[in-house]
Amino acid sequence: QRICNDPAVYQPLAYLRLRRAIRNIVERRGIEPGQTLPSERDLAQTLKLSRVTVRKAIAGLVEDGLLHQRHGAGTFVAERIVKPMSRLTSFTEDLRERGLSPRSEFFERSLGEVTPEESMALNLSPGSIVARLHRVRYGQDEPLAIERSAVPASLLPDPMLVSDSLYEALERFNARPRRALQRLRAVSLNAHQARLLHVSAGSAGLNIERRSFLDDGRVVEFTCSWYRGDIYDFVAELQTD
Ligand code: 16G
Repeated sequence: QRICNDPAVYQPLAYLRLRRAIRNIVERRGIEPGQTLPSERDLAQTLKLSRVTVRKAIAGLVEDGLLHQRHGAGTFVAERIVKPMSRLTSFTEDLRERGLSPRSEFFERSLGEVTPEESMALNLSPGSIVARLHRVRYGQDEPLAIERSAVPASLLPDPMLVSDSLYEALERFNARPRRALQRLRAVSLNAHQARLLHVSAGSAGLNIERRSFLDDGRVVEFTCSWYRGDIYDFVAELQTD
């Protein structure tokens, strides 16, 4: 109804206009995250536009991550997760704060000798032992991120002690991180990553490397994450000096 009442959709250059109109409506919360859009056919009929035009406008917004399509269930306004960059929180805490239940599916929980990359990132000498976790992180049974973590075995003696949350396990050993350095890069997800995250190969992802530290300067974790770009917004509050 709101889409049909918006005068912008009746102007020329139909598919771009429609795309902009839907975006405006969604951004002004005219349709809430999680709600469905009218069907392609209804939109075309009401707006007297061709179905090709409507399909093109919607496809563009799906590509932008604003809308989601589920086979047989229609087109939804995507529910995005807004993650503040200025707080050192865990995946588990982030999800619980939003009332979502977190879960991990592990591919690996093992102990081994540091690789050259890990030894640099963790400030460990060659031959040191690290605990490794490799997992897919879920929220409400939807895959949201892939994570590979390495933690010095001196701080986490057995990776099997991580039943779901790494930070909860570290807390038990008085090794909860206090400070972290994080680097975020845009990537396109490869076929394997995309399959694990239930998106199409080449979709946008956020590759985040986090090194976190204890008060005494020891590095606690080196984690490489691939978060879904179609779901996550990383936001930071900025101030002048
Ligand atoms: C977050 C961290 C990751 C950390 C994990 C611990 C980012 C980008 N990464 O995913 O570095 O290892 O939380 O979560 O925020 P957990 O305690 O739930 O295992």
